[in-house]
Amino acid sequence: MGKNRDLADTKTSKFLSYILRHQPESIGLTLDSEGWADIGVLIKCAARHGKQLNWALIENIVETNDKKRFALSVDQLRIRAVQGHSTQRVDIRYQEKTPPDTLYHGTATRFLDSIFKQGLAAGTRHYVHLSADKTTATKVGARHGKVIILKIDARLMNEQGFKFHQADNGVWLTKTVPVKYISIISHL
Ligand code: HQG
Repeated sequence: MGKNRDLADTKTSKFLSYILRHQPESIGLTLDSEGWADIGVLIKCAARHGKQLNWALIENIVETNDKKRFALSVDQLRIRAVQGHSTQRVDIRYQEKTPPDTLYHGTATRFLDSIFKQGLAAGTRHYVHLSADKTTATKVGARHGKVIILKIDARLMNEQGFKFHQADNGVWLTKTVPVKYISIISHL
């Protein structure tokens, strides 16, 4: 039962990530510019597209999600993804925050040539995602292939005018990382 429940939660979490970060219109849902969706409307739109959700399920996923990917509004009536968006409808006004001296980015070795030519780019997402610790960076990179960890001189970047933000789940965000701030720290 525990295992089936975990599997079902993972599927629902993936569905919510897809809808709340990337394609809300695929179920006829509208997000506001801060990424919020009305939960009642979300449940109705999802049902119309064959995905059964309910309040308890959604609240449970927000609470138990391994990476704290989602948040509820103070009145508990709305939900949003805290980072990772690609939909142009959303433009969360993250506060600026001074980063730690060093941040990490896990990627796959096959991207290195391009990264060392162009720097780290956000691609389809709104930001480059960085981690404060190497363990997280390793997990992020492993999703793409043979992992390599890049060290980012966040202090120097920040001193030189690049803005940093931190999502509610701890992920660090910045628009781009030019090559001169990137070094390789390990071959795994
Ligand atoms: C790479 C997950 C070629 C970049 C994670 C990465 C994260 C370049 C890939 C969040 C490049 C993009 C984001 C360049 C960057 N040339 N490749 N110039 N610049 N890349 O998935 O950072 O589980 O969009 O290194 O935990 O891997 O979804 O970004 O390998 O927080 O909640 O292009 O997604 O969170 O891949 O992961 P992604 P990411 P969730």
